[in-house]
Amino acid sequence: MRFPENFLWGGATAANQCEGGWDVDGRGMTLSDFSTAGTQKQPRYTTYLTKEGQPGKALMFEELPEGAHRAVLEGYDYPYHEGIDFYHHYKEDIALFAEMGFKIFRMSICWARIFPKGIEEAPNQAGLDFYRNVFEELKKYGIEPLVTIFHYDMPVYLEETLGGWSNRKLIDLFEKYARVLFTEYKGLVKYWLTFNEINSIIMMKQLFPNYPAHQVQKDFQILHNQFVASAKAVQLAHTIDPDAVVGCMIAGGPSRYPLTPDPKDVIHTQELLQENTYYSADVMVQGEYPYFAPRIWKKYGVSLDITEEDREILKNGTVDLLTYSYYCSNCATTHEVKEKAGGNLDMGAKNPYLVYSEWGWSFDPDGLRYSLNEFYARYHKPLMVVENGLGAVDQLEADGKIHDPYRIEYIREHIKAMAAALEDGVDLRGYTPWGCIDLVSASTGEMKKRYGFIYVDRNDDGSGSMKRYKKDSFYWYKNVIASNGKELGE
Ligand code: BGP
Repeated sequence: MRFPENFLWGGATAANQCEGGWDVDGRGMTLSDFSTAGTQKQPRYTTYLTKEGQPGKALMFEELPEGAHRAVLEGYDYPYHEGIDFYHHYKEDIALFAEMGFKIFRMSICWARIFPKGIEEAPNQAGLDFYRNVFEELKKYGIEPLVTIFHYDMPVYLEETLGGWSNRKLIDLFEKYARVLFTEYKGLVKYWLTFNEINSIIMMKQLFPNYPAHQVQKDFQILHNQFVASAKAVQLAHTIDPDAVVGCMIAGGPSRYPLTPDPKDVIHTQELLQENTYYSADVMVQGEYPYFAPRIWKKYGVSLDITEEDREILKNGTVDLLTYSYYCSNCATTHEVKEKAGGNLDMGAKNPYLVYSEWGWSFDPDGLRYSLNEFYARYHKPLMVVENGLGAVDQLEADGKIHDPYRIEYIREHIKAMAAALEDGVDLRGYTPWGCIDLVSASTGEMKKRYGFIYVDRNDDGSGSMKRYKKDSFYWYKNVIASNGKELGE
């Protein structure tokens, strides 16, 4: 087991899922503030008031009725409002990360803490101060921040007044926001990611059976606008701070297998990979749309507004680093299947060779090694796995212990897969397992789907002391880091 000397071991979070403090210190309202709690069976909703003042709720992809605006309503739970209250616990949490020996900590910035509506001339000082304090606290322990600028959340004003990312004005507003961050935190933050799981928007149509066809055109345009915003941010970061390292972040790796050897399944798998993964990664890493993009646009009847200037920007704003989330692999087929699998955005047929978690996500460490090789072969860029982990129900015992051998096993096998990929010759720089401290699940809004090495006493019904406890995996991971991946406790 050989990891490079300076391998960046750490953990990952996102502002909306952990910060809380939704209404303090001048923070504006964000899209996440209107997202209700759900379960595995019960979807999350966005709540609103119609122009006549009638309360209503919409599914994630649904458009609100004409004239309606998002509203926090009586009778609903909004788990993101408090999250795990990282906003008030960050010192304690960072001390725990330091105790585990973290070299890097992935977190995101809440745009509305910096620009409450997204359009202001001057940033909100209290918001800037909060993140400065967090970064300084990390630096105190020698932990590098890895900062996602946009992680599934933005000021609600931008969505409701400007129409969100389908409006090109967002590109300039994002540039202004990014400029403030790069200038303000120069010397404190070296590693940046522009958009979390940027490809997820065009995967939505596969997740919901009744996804409206007209929305697909919009989704591709949103993605294009985000590519341009990201490429501009990459250039800006390099101009402001020549030491900055800026990455893209792709949902899931090339980790999709044909379910059968039927050549039709192989071609279908290849097409899905191109559409879901390489379409986005090619633009961000190679600076132009891939040769198969027109085929995809034709398939969905999409016609995009791409200017010559956009193409120039994409060419000049390629990323330094390719990062991605890897939780599980998927199978694609053209045949009827009895059993479907769950998964992080990218579902498919159930793989008979794999076991599945309580939420239906497969356990496939080999898929991580495979995807690392596939990405590296295509791009020859440094890679980082910035999300990986097992969402599971944990039991807090009366003595304050949490025994989570299932999580240790999951992470251990994925670390072995990364070691194998390094041995294969892949240039892998770091590993930040998801939800290193328990936080609110993005897909279900639950607390009980826990990923952390640190347990947070917070329950789905809002009860709990917010006290932090070290799980067995905490001590195990600490030893993994101390031994630079050699001692995996087998
Ligand atoms: C990714 C997101 C994360 C995180 C993770 C786990 O898609 O980038 O924000 O939540 O998935 O998903 P979940 O919370 O639904 O288990």
